Amino acid sequence: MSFVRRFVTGSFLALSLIASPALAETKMATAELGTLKLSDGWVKVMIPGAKVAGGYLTIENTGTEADRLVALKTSFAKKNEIHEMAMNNDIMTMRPLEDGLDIPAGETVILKPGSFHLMFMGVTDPIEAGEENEITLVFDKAGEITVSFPALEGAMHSGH
Ligand SMILES: [Cu+2]
Repeated sequence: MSFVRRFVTGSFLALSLIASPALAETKMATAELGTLKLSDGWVKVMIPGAKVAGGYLTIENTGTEADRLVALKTSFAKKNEIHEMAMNNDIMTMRPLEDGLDIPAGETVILKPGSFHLMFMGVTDPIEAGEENEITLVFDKAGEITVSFPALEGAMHSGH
């Protein structure tokens, strides 16, 4: 009886692992800053010779007041910006969000390829697979936090 139960539990676990995104377990551990919950952070491994890189994460605001991601700091790039991508005359373009990225109260904002992203330009230390990259996120109200973003291939995504 106990063997049967263990077997059933085991195959259920295997199925749920297959169903979940392959990268989920290797992304950044969850971090909290005030009412903000940061998760699923990663930076994309750079193509040799490239000078720009993109970073992604999920920001959940569990509070009752809106906040705003206003700046980034890194030691591996000369310029760090918060970008958005949008369709412009059928062409995918990106632009810096000069006023930062709004994180509304009670909402979750997902930075992902093809959408909002962290943009690193003039990268002086190329992002390589398996590396951890320290990035400081600066929020208008919550203040700042430095988190470690693992470098992942993300080959299935277009853009940077
Ligand atoms: Cu960009």
